[in-house]
Amino acid sequence: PFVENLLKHPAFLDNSYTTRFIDTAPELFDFDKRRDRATRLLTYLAEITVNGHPETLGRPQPAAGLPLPVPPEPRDEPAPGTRNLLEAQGPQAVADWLAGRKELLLTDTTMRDAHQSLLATRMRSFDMARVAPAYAANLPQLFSVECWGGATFDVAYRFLQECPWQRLRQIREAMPNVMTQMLLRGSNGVGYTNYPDNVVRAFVHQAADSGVDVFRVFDSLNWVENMRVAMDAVLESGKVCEGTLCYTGDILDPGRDKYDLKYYVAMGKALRDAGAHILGVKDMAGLLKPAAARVLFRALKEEVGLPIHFHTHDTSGIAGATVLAAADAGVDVADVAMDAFSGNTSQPVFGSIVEALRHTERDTGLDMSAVREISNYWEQVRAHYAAFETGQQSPSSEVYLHEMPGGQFTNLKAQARSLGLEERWHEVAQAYADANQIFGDIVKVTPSSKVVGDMALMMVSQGLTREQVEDPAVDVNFPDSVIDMLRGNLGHPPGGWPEGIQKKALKGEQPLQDRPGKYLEPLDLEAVRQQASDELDGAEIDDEDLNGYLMYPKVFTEYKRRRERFGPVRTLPTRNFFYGMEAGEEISVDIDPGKTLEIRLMTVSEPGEDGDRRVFFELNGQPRTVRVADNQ
Ligand code: 3PY
Ligand code: ZN
Repeated sequence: PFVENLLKHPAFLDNSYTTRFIDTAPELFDFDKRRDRATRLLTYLAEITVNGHPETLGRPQPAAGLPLPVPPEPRDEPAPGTRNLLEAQGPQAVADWLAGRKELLLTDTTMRDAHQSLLATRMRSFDMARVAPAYAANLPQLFSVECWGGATFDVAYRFLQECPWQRLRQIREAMPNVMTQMLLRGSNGVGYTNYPDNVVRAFVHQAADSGVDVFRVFDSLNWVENMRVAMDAVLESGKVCEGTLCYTGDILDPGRDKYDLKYYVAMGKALRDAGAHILGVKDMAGLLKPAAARVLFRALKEEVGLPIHFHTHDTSGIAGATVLAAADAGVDVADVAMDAFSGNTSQPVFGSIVEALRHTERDTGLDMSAVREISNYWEQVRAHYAAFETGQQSPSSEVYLHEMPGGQFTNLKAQARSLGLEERWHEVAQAYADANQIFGDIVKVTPSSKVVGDMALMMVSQGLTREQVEDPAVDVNFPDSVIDMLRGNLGHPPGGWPEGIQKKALKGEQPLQDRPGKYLEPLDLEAVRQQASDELDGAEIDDEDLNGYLMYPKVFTEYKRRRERFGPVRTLPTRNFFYGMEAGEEISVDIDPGKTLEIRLMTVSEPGEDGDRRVFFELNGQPRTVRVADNQ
């Protein structure tokens, strides 16, 4: 290959090469890098073909012979959209433009919350990037596409073996006219714990640089004080700051007066005063009922005065009605998921909201055939993720009992399954409600929801009732996350923590009274970069890597080590990523724009005496063999 490269090199062809040619033309050695990547991918494919993917073993399989999903053709050049406005005139202009719109604007959540809520966040960049051009060209009137943040960040590194930043850049590039949107957990970044202020700031600036336009910022206890660092960073970066309140309880229920209308209006004003361009209302569990939505949104529109972006989940089955009520009450943007990824714990159904509003004052004006085509693509995609379906067949009013966020539901169910508690799911649901009361009725959203979930699983697995947990005379071994939360490390809920449980869990230790970030020393980011590099044998750590390491040091370094061994597995089609290849199958893998590997699996040998199998491939027509230990 070196000679081939040399013979084709322009400097060789036109005789302009010198004796130092080899030093000045490192691209001659590209074949080495490329061959390495190909070898690594073959190693991965051989490994998965022989031993299976640990994430899909024992789970339902997609139908045999599923074809590669085909994204819709882009119809035109992408028409100017919200992103163009943001780029030209800045975030306040976006908010002003929004406030003047008659139609209901929509955000599509399929690439973030929908698969987080239906498929345990397992959707791969491969399936997203391929359809992004169709969004840009065929649905340029979208307010935004939510495609980043929340749980997708760590799941990408941890389970999908891909870089979340690269996903963001890919989508951003393919969709230049529509704003991208991310979910940011305030001081908890995209993690489960409070980070030092300078880490939160660095992360926001990096996300803005890599392609996020709208930041939905929330706090897991609705504590605005704990959102300021993140909100300020968004404002500094010139992007849209969607300061967000999380909705819990029921404003129409006189018995739930901790979270009443006054509470939400006051929080909306506080977010406005903190600099939000748009007010986000995040109904993460889908508890806001239609009648309450009318009251809430009228009051927020009148008293806060910001444009409002409404997010809900259809766990109960009536979220569509709530979105329509919200539209009546003047909400400016609503979140929906493409039909094939909607309903149940995900967002309400995109196409039906569009149809329901047609010929009304809030007509979205969107092209239904474009919606259908994109949804049909997602339907084909979803079939590949059968292993991650929860089996949830229908909506359920039980959500009004447990109040679990849609994005947590599938994860908690998987956790319950791994503890052998799947059959006792309804007990987990009740325990979740009881745990919430033990903590004084709190907002439950990542990470506070994770703490309530940990507590619930512990109560069910150890057979503990709420009375026993609260009884000072009964010894309880609280999960670490519970102790951490009661120490004040996630901040403070309205009214503070119930004293009894706090005392019992902390055993006399004094809780934090203030903002946790105030006590966390700023990190020396260059020293952290060096540390990450040292852990990875001197590997280069760029700014995106650094921010990944800051959020999740161990998850990040493990990702990098696997990346070293298996190469760019994000480029493999989803079926091959999870299930390897069949004998005789041939796939094309685009490892770089314009660089395609043709991979054919010839056959897999029986295990030899050493227990290894030999996997025979053809790579671009050349025979290649990979040896794999059969662990089955
Ligand atoms: C997340 O933080 O990941 C959420 O989806 C919260 O609802
Ligand atoms: Zn959500």
